[in-house]
Amino acid sequence: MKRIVFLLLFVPLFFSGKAEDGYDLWLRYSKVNNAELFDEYHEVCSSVFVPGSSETSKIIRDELEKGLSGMLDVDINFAGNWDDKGLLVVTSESPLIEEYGLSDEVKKLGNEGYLIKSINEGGNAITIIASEDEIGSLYGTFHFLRLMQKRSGISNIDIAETPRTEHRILNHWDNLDRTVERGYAGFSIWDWHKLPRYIYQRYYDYARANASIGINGTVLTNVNANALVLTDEYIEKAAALADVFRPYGIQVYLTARFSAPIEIGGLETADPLDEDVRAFWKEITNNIYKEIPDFGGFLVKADSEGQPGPHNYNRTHAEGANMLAEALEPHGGIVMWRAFVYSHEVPVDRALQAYNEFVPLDGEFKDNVLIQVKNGPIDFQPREPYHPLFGAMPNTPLMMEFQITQEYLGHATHLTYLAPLYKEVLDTDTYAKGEGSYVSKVLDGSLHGYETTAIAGVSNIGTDRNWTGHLFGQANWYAFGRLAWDYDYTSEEIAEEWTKLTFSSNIDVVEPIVDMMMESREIGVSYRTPLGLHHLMAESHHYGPGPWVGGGRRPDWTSVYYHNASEEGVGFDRSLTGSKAVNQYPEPLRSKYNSLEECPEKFLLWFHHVPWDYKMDSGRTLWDEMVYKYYTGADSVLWMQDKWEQVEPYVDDQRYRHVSQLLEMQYEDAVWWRNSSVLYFQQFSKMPLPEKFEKPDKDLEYYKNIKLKFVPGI
Ligand code: GCW
Repeated sequence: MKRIVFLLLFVPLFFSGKAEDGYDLWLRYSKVNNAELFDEYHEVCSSVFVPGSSETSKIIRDELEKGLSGMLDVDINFAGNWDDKGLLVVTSESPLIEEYGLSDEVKKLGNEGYLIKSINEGGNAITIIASEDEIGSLYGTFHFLRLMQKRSGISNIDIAETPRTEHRILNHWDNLDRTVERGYAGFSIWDWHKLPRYIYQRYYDYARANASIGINGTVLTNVNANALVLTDEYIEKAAALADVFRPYGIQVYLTARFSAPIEIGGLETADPLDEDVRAFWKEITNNIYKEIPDFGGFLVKADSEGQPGPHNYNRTHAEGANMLAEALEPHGGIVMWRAFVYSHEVPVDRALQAYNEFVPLDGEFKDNVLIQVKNGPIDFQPREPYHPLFGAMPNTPLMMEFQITQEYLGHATHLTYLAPLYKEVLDTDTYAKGEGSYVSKVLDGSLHGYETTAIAGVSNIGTDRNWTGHLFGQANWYAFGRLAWDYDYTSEEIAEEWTKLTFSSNIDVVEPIVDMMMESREIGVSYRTPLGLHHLMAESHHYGPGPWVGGGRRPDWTSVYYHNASEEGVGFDRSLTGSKAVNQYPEPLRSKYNSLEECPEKFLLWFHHVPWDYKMDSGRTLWDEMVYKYYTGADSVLWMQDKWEQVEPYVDDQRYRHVSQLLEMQYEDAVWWRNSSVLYFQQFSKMPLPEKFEKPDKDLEYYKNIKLKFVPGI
């Protein structure tokens, strides 16, 4: 009896919906309970007409079926022909576009754009999703369904959308043995062994998820490339994936290992000016196009971190890239040549090297080459100033490389919403052509008139049931896609949208989750690398703290090289008295970053070596400020836990517990980062912790001795 009373008392407090494991991502299509909205949606979608027999039109019908029957819980009436009412999804092939007077508007949308319009025709309410090409209609369909998922009104729509960048691409750092470099969500979803004969449902689901956020390209393989993927055996496998992705508007790309002519071509050299080498690449490329007629092109990491490249033959990056570009050109493919290069031999500040290497080559690349530049000049750190190459190569299209996988931000264990990181960079004014020369304007081609434009994100996807390991990793995949489509969205808009789709549009759910997401990146910076510190992570796996890391193969793979802590102070002097990296930024940024007083505090120790007793804006000394950041950063994870607890009544138990447990781990890790960093730097500052902060209960040796084993992603 007692037990029954207990149950009766407590059951209503808990979420009563079905358990969810996150597989459905943001495409859950949960049922609409609000009666008014239900009626509105039902009315608008009373009849649905999607003409056509192509695979894409079938995908559109399936999606509407799934979405509408999920949200409205009724059978959807797919009409056999159009009788002037309900929802219509058409391309310019249909005479209906002309009939409704939309031809001119649709023509302006390009091949991926779409419009969604409510019109009234002879008393009938009609909603039209129209586009030039089918892919636009697919994107429009997802947009329309998203409005319903967000519980927005749909009776009075007037939307026209076109993407801001042409190629919106995921970079998988997936190896052929299914391990994933810097992957924390299980193994690679590409089962190369079973390809091409076995096609997982997950491949379709992957394509669908990407199409739903406008991603239109995928580089299947790691930039630390294996030449085998260019052999006939593997091309056939890649082609099977390309066949799955094509109707979703997704092109396949591969990574090209520069030494492939030697490894799989039987040549003695990979010199890009050698005729046989050039012929090899043409042949390989032709082979690929025979199997994958819409192949996107190659992504290349060359002369970087031990990868082969044109420098091995005293050739330039342009000579290397142009050789591949020439092979791709007749087929319309592109080369994405990475600027993440730094020399093994040159001992100058690593932050300088890409700029020094590439700016002199501006204008020397063929038209179908893009230079893929990481968001900052070192390497996906929790915070970096923007990469000074953006704006510095007016004659060469530059594309962005963001990292979606959280190599330096707690892997798939920590909750870190990355849109604020992406936006911080996209919204930075480079002043390259005067005020308003935002990084986003470099990328969308408008600043320098680039004809080809692109943006890439290093994927965080793996075989984990929920795709990304941490459920909130899905938000980063989502945010990347949405910003690649349109960088004008705010981080908050995207967080809100994702939360509504992933959990609920109930304000009591949306508010705490969005609050937590919006602060999470700054919190992560504070307990790891506040005030412009960088590269303080443990060696090799990059998970926990390692400010003491020194020695080893090269100084610029250590922490001590970057923080330079001594009794005098801390920070990397990149001002005119140091490495002079500030010179790579145009005015007024150069002067601003160069000046100790004017440099934004978030970049202070990136650009300056600063005495411990330096007075910060807050009035605190640098040392106190640093300690303050470390402590408030770690404490804020408790605040995040509190936010998450607020949504317990509304979230299914399985996903609730998943996030709760990870937040507990995150707090422990944040304290680990805080304590070890504070104890480490205290050796140099020799200053006490401000009184209000509790002293670490372990000593530095304890933290130095923590050696994690078998951390994924290496
Ligand atoms: O961030 C570093 C990673 C390497 C990676 C490299 C790169 C693919 O630690 O794992 O290699 O960058 O971007 O090439």
